[in-house]
Amino acid sequence: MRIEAVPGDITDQDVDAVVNAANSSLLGGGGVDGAIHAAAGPELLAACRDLRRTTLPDGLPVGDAVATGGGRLRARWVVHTVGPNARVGETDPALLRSAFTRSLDVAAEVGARTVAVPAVSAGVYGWDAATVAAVAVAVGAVRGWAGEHPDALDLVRFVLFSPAVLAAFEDALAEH
Ligand code: AR6
Repeated sequence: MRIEAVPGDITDQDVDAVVNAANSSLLGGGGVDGAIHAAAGPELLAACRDLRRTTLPDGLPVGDAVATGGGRLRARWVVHTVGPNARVGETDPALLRSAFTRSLDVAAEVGARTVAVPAVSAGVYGWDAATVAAVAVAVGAVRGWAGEHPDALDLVRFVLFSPAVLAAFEDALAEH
């Protein structure tokens, strides 16, 4: 499984699944969540509302993930995850690692082979980009997952919107 970090907008990615940094309501927001909903169109919000009505009446817990179709995105699936929100005291790295690993579990379960992943929690949720990227968090979580599921995915591509966040992920990928 290849793991890479690229600059760009996650909504443009030609991959099977795109991970969304959502909130527990699954009903949209700003940042990457707003961009994904805008690009995917109303079908995505309808799918999220269905999930809330059926399997997730209390919303998606922090650190978990769930898939919907991708609407008008090139990606066939959106995997919604909820990172911890440092602004309300959610600073446990295990929760953030879980957001990344559960996203890959769900992507593999629906049959994706290639997955684009944003810097979950590095925006509105207030985590420092270097902490999110770290070998102990995003990069470590994805590497650890790949070790446990060696043939489950072909590509995990971190797609980073800002140069500073991209640099943090490149640094983490360069470490052992
Ligand atoms: N492509 C890739 N990365 C992006 C894009 C994009 N189109 N847009 C923003 N980013 P955030 P969070 C980067 O705030 O911190 C929402 O309102 C951004 O620069 O999107 O997990 C949700 O509904 C940052 O580096 O997610 C939740 O309420 C990273 O994506 C809350 O924000 C994550 O920033 C979640 O906050």
